Amino acid sequence: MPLRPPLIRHLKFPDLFGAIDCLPCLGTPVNDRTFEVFNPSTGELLAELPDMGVTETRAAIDKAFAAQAGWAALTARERSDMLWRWHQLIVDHADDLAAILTAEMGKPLAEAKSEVSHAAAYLQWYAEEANRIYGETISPPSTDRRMLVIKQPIGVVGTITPWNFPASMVARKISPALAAGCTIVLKPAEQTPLVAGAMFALAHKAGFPEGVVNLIYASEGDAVGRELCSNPKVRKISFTGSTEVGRLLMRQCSDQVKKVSLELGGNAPFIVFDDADIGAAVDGAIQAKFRNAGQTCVSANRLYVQSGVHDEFVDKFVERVRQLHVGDGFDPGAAIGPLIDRRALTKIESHIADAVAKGGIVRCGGDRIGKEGTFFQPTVLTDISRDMTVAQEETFGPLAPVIRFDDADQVVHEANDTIYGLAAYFYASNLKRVWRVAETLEYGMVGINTGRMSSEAAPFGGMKQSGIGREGSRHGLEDYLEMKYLCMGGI
Ligand code: TXE
Repeated sequence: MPLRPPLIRHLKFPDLFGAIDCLPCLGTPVNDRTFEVFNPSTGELLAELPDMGVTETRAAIDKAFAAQAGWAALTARERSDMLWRWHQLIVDHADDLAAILTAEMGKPLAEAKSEVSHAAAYLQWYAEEANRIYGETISPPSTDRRMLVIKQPIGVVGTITPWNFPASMVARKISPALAAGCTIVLKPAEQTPLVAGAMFALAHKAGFPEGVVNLIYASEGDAVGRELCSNPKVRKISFTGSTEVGRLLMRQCSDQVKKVSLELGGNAPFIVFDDADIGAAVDGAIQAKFRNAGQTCVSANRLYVQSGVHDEFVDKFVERVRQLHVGDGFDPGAAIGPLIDRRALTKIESHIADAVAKGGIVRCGGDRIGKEGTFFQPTVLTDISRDMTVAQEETFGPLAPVIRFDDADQVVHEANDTIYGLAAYFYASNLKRVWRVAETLEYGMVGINTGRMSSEAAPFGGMKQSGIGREGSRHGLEDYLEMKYLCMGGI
């Protein structure tokens, strides 16, 4: 099927996109409004897409609602086979998908490829997990009744995804929903809609029945989000993005007591104790801080380093950070791409200015690179105190504030002193300390002597205001299933 002129115009990747059929799962636009998608490295126009709203969202919900019973009535094996086919198509087109991702989001191509394979891994995991939905029977408390618990799909799921992992977020939300027997309507972030579109085109090619997966393109989230939350045919919202929007969606869902899964902001501590392997801690900090230019919800946001190893850690860390090459994601030497937009540049600059005004020292970086684009030098700050914004808020950029500490018990208390509870990291070797700290940190995910922990096999999600629910693993599937208790009498 050709692109849909005139609403999808200026597409930078007609071959890549066209080769995989274009967007049969996209709702039909009701007017000619469009929005533009740019490459953040070059400012180049990549595409002009239909800007959809309430009417198209309602139509997509109706389609998902009509398809849901039929999708749920398939055998688990049939749903699994469809997910496997989608997985294989994503693997076959991985290079194309990665190129689209790098063009619209900016991350280095190697990182984009790794994200696409991470996305494929979710499809693989849930293709397998679709066959493992179990209920339970309860030992009878009386002789004439039998009790059991069955699991059923929640129904239609509305999903809203962010720009920082535009391929893996789509897979992480959709694949457990489909495995459970739910149908979905998805709105990708306005900055990065193209890779989601390509993945949906592949879903169509995989043979999902009409209405099972539905895509809405929109230049902002408000109207689509309100319809998804208020339409009674939608039984659950799954959102990844800012805590502010997560709170709003929860409020909008409250009238219908609609179920929500939220994966929101973080403020991850990264603690290096004096018994740590410092070389390994530096490696881990580079990964946990600078992957995706620091634009990850699990990014190390506050680096606490114990006094005995502080100077050694900082010297080695700064030396490594200086070597990180910033550039266009298609430049094979680039380790760090641009920030997503100018708002992100302004935020990192204001965090640095605030820290410096209060006594922070810039050990490397600290400036924009060039006048065009949104490139920023990877930056290390030391002499950080708790009153600085960098110690309180998520920067979401390539900025590493290092905080010196003495008291090992006090640092865990400080690390927990935030509204967030997504990811935490620490480096230590004393086994007693490892257990105590791991148990005391109030975070959904704790990396011990590692700077990287995302996996389709593990439950990803946060405590406190970092969210509700878990994605990945068997627990991710449970979030899309209702539990129903059956009691049979007269036995
Ligand atoms: O997020 P938004 P933004 C954090 C990070 C970042 C900050 C702002 O700190 O600096 O949030 O980023 C849709 N109703 N994270 O502004 O606005 C929007 O269209 C319904 C953490 O990009 O939350 C997009 O699809 N939807 C994070 C999605 O929400 C709405 C990832 C995310 O956008 C909406 C991204 C509304 N009223 C940012 N307003 C993570 N957890 O990884 C926006 N959206």
